[in-house]
Amino acid sequence: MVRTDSKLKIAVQKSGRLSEGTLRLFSDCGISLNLHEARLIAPAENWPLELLRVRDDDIPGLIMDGAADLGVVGENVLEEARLERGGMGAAAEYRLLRSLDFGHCRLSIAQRTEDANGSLEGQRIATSYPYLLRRWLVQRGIRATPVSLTGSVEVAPRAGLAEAICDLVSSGTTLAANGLQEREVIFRSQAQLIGRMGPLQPEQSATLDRLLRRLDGVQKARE
Ligand code: PRT
Ligand code: ZN
Repeated sequence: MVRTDSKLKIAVQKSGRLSEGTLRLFSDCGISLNLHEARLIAPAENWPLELLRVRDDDIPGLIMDGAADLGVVGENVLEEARLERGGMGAAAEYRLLRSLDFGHCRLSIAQRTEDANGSLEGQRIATSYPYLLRRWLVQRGIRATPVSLTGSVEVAPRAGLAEAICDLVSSGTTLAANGLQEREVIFRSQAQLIGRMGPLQPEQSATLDRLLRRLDGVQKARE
């Protein structure tokens, strides 16, 4: 039995759009997981590592605070957390280890199809990514007001809460179904493997090197 504190702790999304790609990656690396749907921790059976299965929004903080060693998370969630935490003076650093080539999407501003050629100036823009949106607005000198919503962003214009939205898009079906038209891509994202700052224990460091070598092999084979 490997001591828990010498295992690599890897924070991953418990269930959602990144879970399947994440589990496939570990499986392709030859790692067998002891996975129980209701359990937070999924230990590997043949590697000194364990997965911590959490909500994706918790992953950047777990890495930036040094509570987990590695994480798999979308760049959208990562960059939003970095901006938010940096602004509050909280730890906001991490190491970008590998781009994982799944979970691709874009964060885009969309307006009602009938307004889609009009200016954003003075508009309310509903979003779950107020920091990424505000940065983009400031860079372009556009005076618009981000309105924060954690869900159902695409219904905000119909509900009279905002004139536009800034949300993740992959196929574009959700925007079209809500009478919205994509207007500006403000951020492009995919899943990333990230690591905490600071040194790992020697055993953990050896496990990470081995994991990265396997990952590189898996990614090469997929090309
Ligand atoms: O429960 P938990 O907090 O862990 O999950 P969650 O519901 O917050 O996240 P989840 O599972 O929906 O998404 C996890 C990550 O997947 C995101 O942070 C992105 O990095 C990535 N991803 C890739 C996407 C999409 N594609 C995507 N299309 N995340 C969300 N969407 C949503 C989007 O918000 C919109 O509602 O899908 C809808 C649009 O899809 P299309 O195909 O209609 O354009
Ligand atoms: Zn989430």
